[in-house]
Amino acid sequence: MENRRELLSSVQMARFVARGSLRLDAVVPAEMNAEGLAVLADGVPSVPYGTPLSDAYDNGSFVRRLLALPRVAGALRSLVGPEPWVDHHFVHTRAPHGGTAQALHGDAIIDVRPDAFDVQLMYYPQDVTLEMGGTLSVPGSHLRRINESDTGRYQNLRGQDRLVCPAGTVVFLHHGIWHGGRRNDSDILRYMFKIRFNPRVRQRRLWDTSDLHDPQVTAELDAMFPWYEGATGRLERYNRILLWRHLTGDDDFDLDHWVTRVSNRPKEIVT
Ligand SMILES: O=C(O)CCC(=O)C(=O)O
Repeated sequence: MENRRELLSSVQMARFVARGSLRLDAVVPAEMNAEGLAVLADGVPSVPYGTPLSDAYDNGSFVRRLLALPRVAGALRSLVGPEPWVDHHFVHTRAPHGGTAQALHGDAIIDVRPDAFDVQLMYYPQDVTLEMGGTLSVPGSHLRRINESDTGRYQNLRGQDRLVCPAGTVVFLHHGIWHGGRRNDSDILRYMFKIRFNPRVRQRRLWDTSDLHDPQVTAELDAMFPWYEGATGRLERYNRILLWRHLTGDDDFDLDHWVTRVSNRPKEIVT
């Protein structure tokens, strides 16, 4: 029997397209988090690049059960579809009083795919306080393509999100988002388990589209973030329109006619 999963709504997908992230607070139950901490402390054996999800983790294993939780499974399915490839996974730690923050970065070289994206799942088995060096991410940065640590010189950006969360929180990030682990000023070793997934199907209408025409979808896609300059903020929204068109198959979707205007190339010749 197939596991139950709770797909994302169109409003949630639109928010992901605008922000580049989706956060599910305390979605993993407490008993699993206690187990998860021990599993991460022992290390999770690596999985070869490109292993289909159903072959990657043993039946009954902690990671398999984590990914089968209905909201986690539903979000993953909505974002990358069935049976994604596991690209890699890693147990990230920030040492107590670890001294430095990680430079702000994207996890790859410039990735110019306009019509597909990978997601990175990040699982936090402990409560993460501000002092513990939660992952920092910059909302709405994922479509401003950078090469790895190009952004490393930026220490803080207005509207940045320093993750503070309850135990059992799972965050999904678009592969392009600018992020980095912060300095851990606490006495506690901070864990985070990351898995990167590659889609194997076209990412089109994989979520629950019953609310596709809810006005909140457009409102989400139109969101500005505090670090945007006025003009380039418009470019970010332009890029979101292109991505939303790919994800929905709706080639007429627009915000204030920006893409319509720029793609207008009449074929008719006046004789
Ligand atoms: O430890 C963290 O919070 C983030 C680590 C990370 O994203 C990375 O090393 O790419």
